[in-house]
This record gives sequence, structure tokens and C-alpha cells, in this order.
Amino acid sequence: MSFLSNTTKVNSLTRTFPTLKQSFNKASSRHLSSQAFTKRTLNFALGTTTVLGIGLFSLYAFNTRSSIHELVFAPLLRQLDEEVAHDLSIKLLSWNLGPKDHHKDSELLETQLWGKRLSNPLGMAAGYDKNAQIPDKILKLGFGAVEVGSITPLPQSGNPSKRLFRLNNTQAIINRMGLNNDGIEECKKRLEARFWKNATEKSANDNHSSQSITSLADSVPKSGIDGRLLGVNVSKNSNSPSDSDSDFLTGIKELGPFADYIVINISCPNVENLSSGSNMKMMDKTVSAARAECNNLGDKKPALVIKIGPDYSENELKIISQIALKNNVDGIIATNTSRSRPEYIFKDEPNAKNAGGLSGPPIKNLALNTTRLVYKYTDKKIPIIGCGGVSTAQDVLEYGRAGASFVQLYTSMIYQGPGVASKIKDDLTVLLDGQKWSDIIGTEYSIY
Ligand SMILES: Cc1cc2nc3c(=O)[nH]c(=O)nc-3n(C[C@H](O)[C@H](O)[C@H](O)COP(=O)(O)O)c2cc1C
Ligand SMILES: *[C@@H]1O[C@H](CO)[C@@H](O)[C@H](O)[C@H]1NC(C)=O
Ligand SMILES: *[C@@H]1O[C@H](CO)[C@@H](O)[C@H](O)[C@H]1NC(C)=O
Ligand SMILES: *[C@@H]1O[C@H](CO)[C@@H](O)[C@H](O)[C@H]1NC(C)=O
Ligand SMILES: *[C@@H]1O[C@H](CO)[C@@H](O)[C@H](O)[C@H]1NC(C)=O
Ligand SMILES: *[C@@H]1O[C@H](CO)[C@@H](O)[C@H](O)[C@H]1NC(C)=O
Ligand SMILES: *[C@@H]1O[C@H](CO)[C@@H](O)[C@H](O)[C@H]1NC(C)=O
Ligand SMILES: *[C@@H]1O[C@H](CO)[C@@H](O)[C@H](O)[C@H]1NC(C)=O
Ligand SMILES: *[C@H]1O[C@H](CO)[C@@H](O)[C@H](O)[C@H]1NC(C)=O
Repeated sequence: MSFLSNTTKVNSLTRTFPTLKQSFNKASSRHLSSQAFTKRTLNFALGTTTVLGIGLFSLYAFNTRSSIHELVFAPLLRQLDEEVAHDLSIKLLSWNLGPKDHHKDSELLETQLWGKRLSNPLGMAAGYDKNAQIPDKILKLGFGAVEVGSITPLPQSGNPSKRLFRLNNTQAIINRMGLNNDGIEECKKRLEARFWKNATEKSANDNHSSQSITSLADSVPKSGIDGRLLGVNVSKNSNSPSDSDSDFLTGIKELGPFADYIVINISCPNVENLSSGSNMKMMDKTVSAARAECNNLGDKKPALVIKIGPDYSENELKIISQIALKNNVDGIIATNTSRSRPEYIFKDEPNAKNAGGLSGPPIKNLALNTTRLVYKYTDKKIPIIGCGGVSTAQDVLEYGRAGASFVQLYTSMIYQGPGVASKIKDDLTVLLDGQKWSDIIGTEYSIY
């Protein structure tokens, strides 16, 4: 009885997900032939039901293209406290209970960056895998790049809770985490371990001498996976002096060898007005010190990337662009969360009044405008990484046309679940309509 009713359920499920029908039929015939002579006890029926149930569940659950993530798992996680949900999602992925993207990326989505191949233009932004625990699981969700961090020299616990807020109606987030992280030593152990595992697989006669990092060809990404990039975001401990750069430099020196790109925070809350000469000098000094430290790594050096906020004026962006050009910065991430709040948000969102950085769709136009201006003022010479409110393929396309070489997202995964990268890639392939991603980058400016 129980088996029959389960079959009925299975049939209705396979109507919704027709590709499952075959696997179900195979699984059930295998079961019946191997167990044909055992007693058909109630236990057996229950056991079969459970096995089939788990089997079917896994087929849905372990595929990023299954709608179960957006329709069931993500809403379930959203019933929990924001930070509990975040930590649980990291645990699930680290236990290999996350879904995987089983498709090969369309060739249309490919691009080249820093001499390496990037197989699709979707990256996971900093702040999700703060402690470098699961970069490979994130890449398996279908992202082309993953940025871990921010990581500070010493571990720190961040701001007191509550420090993370959902704004359900606008699918936005406000956070003031305050850089909670495990510190360089712990994170370096993880990054080093994953790096060597792959480096030694790739070149069997290498051993763990520091020279063998340099023996990897330049085009081999530090992610260890062709077409995928690994970034590390380094920052200062909150009790370090605000005018000291030594925390960044430590981060670059220790973690740089294991990253394709390294990101530094150049925005200082008490350096509001960049137009003033002394603030500009301070930013310039930080970037040039970071450039020098990066160069010290020689052949192991990662690309040096700066991340900026979305709240700068056009004039300030002009100045930042000049500083970036002068110091041969390799990339600019535009943007971080915003201090601002659009007026409409207070009407819909009880949480909008909380202090912290706003992310998600309400900051998209700010971040997109920033991308556009930085692309223009750097004379298209520095690759821009678009970030802020990316939740659909249309958003990705807009960032690409405005000048982004690739984009990052975070907040939309909180609302759409771990299938978000696969979904956006599929839609983007359709939207591109035969054009290549690399050909649409910056096309808004082709008229100049
Ligand atoms: C909870 C949370 C934590 C974040 N932590 C970091 C961080 O540690 N370092 C960082 O550079 N950006 C951090 N960000 C900013 C994101 O990387 C990204 O720049 C921003 O959220 C805009 O993208 P989105 O709208 O797709 O989320 C964080 C964002 C959120 C929502
Ligand atoms: C957001 O949605 C979740 C789940 O639906 C709910 O538990 C939570 O109270 C909502 N928060 C706000 C601020 O509306
Ligand atoms: C190593 O590379 C393979 C593919 O080349 C990838 O599947 C795996 O996740 C990588 N592992 C680590 C630890 O880098
Ligand atoms: C491995 O490292 C040792 C020293 O640490 C060195 O003597 C040896 O030649 C190395 N082997 C290879 C294959 O590089
Ligand atoms: C960014 O840097 C400034 C000073 O350089 C510091 O005050 C601020 O806390 C940093 N923020 C992050 C997120 O690293
Ligand atoms: C920034 O500095 C410039 C020049 O010192 C000044 O004209 C401008 O008003 C300042 N802006 C703000 C927002 O303080
Ligand atoms: C990013 O935003 C956070 C929160 O608003 C802030 O603490 C940090 O300084 C910002 N970093 C950059 C690089 O703008
Ligand atoms: C973005 O820039 C356009 C053109 O300058 C402007 O009209 C628009 O208001 C800007 N949007 C935001 C959110 O700043
Ligand atoms: C690095 O990560 C922190 C969050 O941990 C974020 O606030 C900051 O803006 C990031 N900085 C850069 C340069 O990406």
C-alpha cells in the first residue's frame, strides 16, 4: 500500500520533472530483481520507499538546475535567523549536501582575464565564504570565480549581533558584520592545503617546495580548475591604526601566492571627501604599497584588485581611476554595499532603518553607474568587476555593456538559493542570442 501510494507520488513528480522517470524506472527494477526472493514485509516496503524517496530527493537536491532550491530550500532557510541561515548553508555545502552544476558552460560565456580563461562571467562576491572554507563547493555551484574573505591578520569576532537584516519585499540585505573572520593563519592553512592538493595532482613530480608554485604555468589558475578563478579579500584588523598599511601588506604576502587575484579595501569611513588632497594622497599611498608588496611575490603574484563603494561622486570616481591607473592596478570591483537608502525603501521595509551597508536590487543602479564611470575614467584600460544587485541575466548584460569584464553577486543567492548561478547562466546564454560575452563588454562606449 505504502509502496503504491509512493509510486503515485513519484509519477506525479516525474510528470513535473520528466527526466527523472528513467532513473526511477531503472532504480525500481534493480531493486525488485535483487530483492525478489526476500519476504515482502512491511519493513521492506518502508525501506524501499525510503531508499527511493532519498534517491529521488537527491536527484533534485544535488542539481543546481532543480527548482526545489528556489521554491523549497531557500524559503526554508529564510525562516531562520539571518546569520543562523548563513552558517547552516555553509555547513550544508561543506558536508557535500549542496547541489552541483552538471552542465559545461556555453562557449558564448567565456572570457579571458589576466592571461587566464574564465569560463563564465559570474562570480561569488566577498562576505559569503569569509573563512575560505568552501571555495571549491562554490565553484561547483557553477560560479566562474569565487572571492573569499575579507580576511584580517588576526581573528576577530566582528560587531555584536544582531548585525544582518533581511529586507524581504525588495530582496535586499543590510549588514554590519564588522569583518568577523578566522584570521590569516587559519585561512592560509585551508587555502594552502587545497592549493597543494591540486598542484601536486597537476604535476606529479612537484613536491611542496615553494619553488613548485612558480613551476605552474602562468595560465594555470590558482583555483586549480581550468576556467575558474579564486580571489582573496584582505583587510585590516579593526584595532589596527587607520593610517597603517601593514595589515594589507601581511595579507598580500601570506595569502597572495594562493590566489588568482587579491582584493584590498581602500575606502576609509573617515576619508569621506576624496577631493581633498590629503585623502587622495592617503589612498594613493595605500594602493602603491599594495602594488609593491604584490610585485615582491614575483611569479607567484596575483592580480591586484581594489574594491570601491557605490556612494562616490563622479569627481571622486575620476580621482580613484587616476590612482588606479597610476599604480597599475589590475582590476576594480564596483561596488561594495551602500550607505545610502533609496526613499521608497522605508515605506516597504521595517528593517530599512538599521545601520549598515545595503545590498541587493535597490543598489543596482548606483553600482551600475559607478561601473560605467570607472570604465570610462580608466580609459577602458583596467578590467572592471561589476557587483551590486545582480539577480537576473538582464542585470549581467547591463553590467557587461557598461564595461564589466565579469560580475559578482551575493544577496540574490540568499533569496534565490544555490541554483542562482546556473539559472542566470542559462538565461544569459539565451539573451546573448549568438553574441559572445567578451564581445559585448563595454559596447555602450563603442560610439566614442
Ligand atoms: C552579509 C554580507 C557580508 C558581506 N561581507 C563582505 C566582506 O566581507 N567583504 C567584502 O568585500 N564585501 C562584503 N559584502 C559585500 C558584497 O561582496 C557585495 O559587494 C555587495 O553585497 C553587493 O553585491 P550584492 O548586491 O550582489 O549582494 C558583504 C555583503 C553582505 C550582504
Ligand atoms: C522575512 O521573511 C521571513 C520568512 O518568510 C520571515 O520569517 C521574516 O519575519 C520576514 N522579515 C521581515 C522583516 O519581513
Ligand atoms: C582540483 O581541481 C579539480 C579539477 O581540476 C577540481 O574538481 C577540484 O575541486 C580541485 N580541488 C582543489 C582542492 O583545488
Ligand atoms: C622535493 O624536495 C626536496 C627538498 O625538500 C628536494 O631535495 C627534491 O629534489 C624535491 N623533489 C622533486 C621531485 O622536486
Ligand atoms: C576599510 O579600510 C578602512 C581604513 O583603511 C577601515 O577603517 C575600514 O574599517 C575598512 N573596512 C573594511 C570592510 O575593510
Ligand atoms: C570636499 O572638498 C572640496 C574641496 O576641499 C570641497 O569643495 C567640498 O565641498 C567637499 N565636499 C564635502 C562633501 O565635504
Ligand atoms: C564595504 O562596506 C562595508 C559596510 O558598509 C564597510 O565597512 C567597508 O568599509 C566597505 N569597504 C569598501 C572597500 O568600501
Ligand atoms: C545613474 O545615472 C543616470 C545618468 O547619469 C541618472 O539619470 C540616474 O539617476 C543615476 N541613478 C542612480 C541610482 O544614481
Ligand atoms: C572585503 O570584505 C569585507 C567584508 O568582510 C567587505 O566589507 C569589504 O568591502 C571587502 N573589501 C574589498 C576590498 O573587497
